[in-house]
Amino acid sequence: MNRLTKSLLIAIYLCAASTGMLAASANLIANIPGRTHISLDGTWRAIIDPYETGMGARFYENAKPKTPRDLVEYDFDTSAILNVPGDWNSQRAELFFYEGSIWYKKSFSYHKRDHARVFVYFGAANYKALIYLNGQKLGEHEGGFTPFNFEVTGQIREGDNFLVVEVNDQRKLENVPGTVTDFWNYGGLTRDVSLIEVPETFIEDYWVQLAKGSLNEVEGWVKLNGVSGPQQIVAEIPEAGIKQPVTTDDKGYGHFRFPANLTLWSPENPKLYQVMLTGAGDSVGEQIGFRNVETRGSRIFLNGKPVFLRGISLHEEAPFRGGRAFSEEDDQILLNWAKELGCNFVRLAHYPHNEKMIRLADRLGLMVWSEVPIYWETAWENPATLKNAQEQLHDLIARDHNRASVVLWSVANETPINAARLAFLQALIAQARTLDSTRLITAALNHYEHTSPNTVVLSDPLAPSLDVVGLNEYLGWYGSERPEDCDHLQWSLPNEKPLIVSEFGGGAPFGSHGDSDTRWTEEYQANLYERQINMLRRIPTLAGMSPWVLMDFHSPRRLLPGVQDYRNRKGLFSDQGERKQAFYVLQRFYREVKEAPRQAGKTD
Ligand code: GCB
Repeated sequence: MNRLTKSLLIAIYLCAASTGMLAASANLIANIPGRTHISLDGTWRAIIDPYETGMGARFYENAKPKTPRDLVEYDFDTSAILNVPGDWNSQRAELFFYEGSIWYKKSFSYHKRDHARVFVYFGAANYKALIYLNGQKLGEHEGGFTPFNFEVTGQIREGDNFLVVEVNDQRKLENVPGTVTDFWNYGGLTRDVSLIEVPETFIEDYWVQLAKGSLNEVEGWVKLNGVSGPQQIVAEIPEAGIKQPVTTDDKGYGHFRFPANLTLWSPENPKLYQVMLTGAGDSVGEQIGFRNVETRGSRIFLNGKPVFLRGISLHEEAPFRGGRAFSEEDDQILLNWAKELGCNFVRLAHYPHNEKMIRLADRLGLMVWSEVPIYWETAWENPATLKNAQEQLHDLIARDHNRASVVLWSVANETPINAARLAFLQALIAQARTLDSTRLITAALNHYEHTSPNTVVLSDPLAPSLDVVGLNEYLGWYGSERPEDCDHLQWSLPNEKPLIVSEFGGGAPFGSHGDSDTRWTEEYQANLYERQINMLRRIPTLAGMSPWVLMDFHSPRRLLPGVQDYRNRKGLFSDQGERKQAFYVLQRFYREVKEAPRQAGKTD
């Protein structure tokens, strides 16, 4: 690292640290499914506001004319209806291309409970949200894929209440992601909204995982909210006969570490234990798996054994109906397709997917690459952009830190090479390591060059900072090479690091046929997969792959009529669930790897 880069890194890091990690919202409450919650999902009223009239006109007051003479130029109760959760683009034809502001309103009735605190929790709102309860502003949130919550104990009323949220999904370079993506900018309240009831003192968050590097010791912490002195908590794993007392400090924080003889979580046996935390007047529990992941040299080890990651990349796009996936049913279809392909690993591109997806991966035994939406270009030198990225990374890790399936945090996808970007991403890597030392850090890199007709070299100064190098390469699709060129190409890659080829692929609408030299045919795509696989298996450091992509998905950049029609067609499945020829090529390879990992690239 040169001096300029180093000082830039330090400056950015200090700036981010001094601005703090706090969003305008309260600290995230962990494990929402395990809490008393009242769903606010369903139909919401929505005012489409392309000129952002609503702020000046105070839509958040949800006003009605009091006399026939009063002028009120909006009315939620006769406005459009949108379902929550759900993006707006796929719900109404006139909103398909809409990017801007929509005001949502939900009226609901609430019965107050003694000694309970109440929070409103949003699974995600893309991109920026301003939240009001009964006309009073609760706060703001930025970032389209991470959850946030606000305490409303003081504002919520007995009986009738209304929540108003302005959601704006205008793209800006300083946002995360920036202005250009190869995926649809689905706006709106895309995930569940609920009220959470907790006791006055409650268990806000906790971490229960195997200690770093250990197969038989559990380490973790618990954090209480609303405490005025030390408290006694008990961490229990009843099935394993574990009952561990924990004493919290004045601030409500308690650390623990204890020996545990547990059946470890793995794709072959995704064992989960019921874990309970009880004390200080609260009790919360959920299913947690225990596993260890680490690298040694160029290999990835799961529970002390080398593992080859048989993966596929996927977007959080709903099969059959299109739009953002948000339900357990959507997630079941997607992850079961990955299982059918023979995967033990999924790359959840290019942003945090919904929490149900990760919990399902825990149950199905799929290892997960989880990613923040630092994608292509963003404002690398803008401290507010870094702070935003850090908040998204923080909240992603906070939401999923107890999920055994998550083995990799990825900080970026295909970002340009320059000093400001390097400093930005190194700040994120440092943060991820501080927040979670137990998982591996990666990023999808895409800067490679031919140093001879037969040699391709990965050249990205970020690589040394990663535990696992992610490589997106499109030989045989973009650029001048033909798929056949893969037969003679040799990769030059970092020696001492595991490599995951995080993308390769090519487009073909399902049912389009021709010879393997003709673009946009299933035969071309299948041939490309054959050649790519044969090339990749020659790479000694190959530790896994997640080709691009499980299913065709909507993209505003894919305009070829009759072929793309606003869809990226690189799916192994069409968006109607049809399997293309390349699906069977990859499935065959994954069967072979499973049965004989040695020949298929690596492992002992
Ligand atoms: C990439 C991107 C991915 C695109 C894909 C493509 O490198 O990471 O988001 O969709 O290529 O299809 O070009």
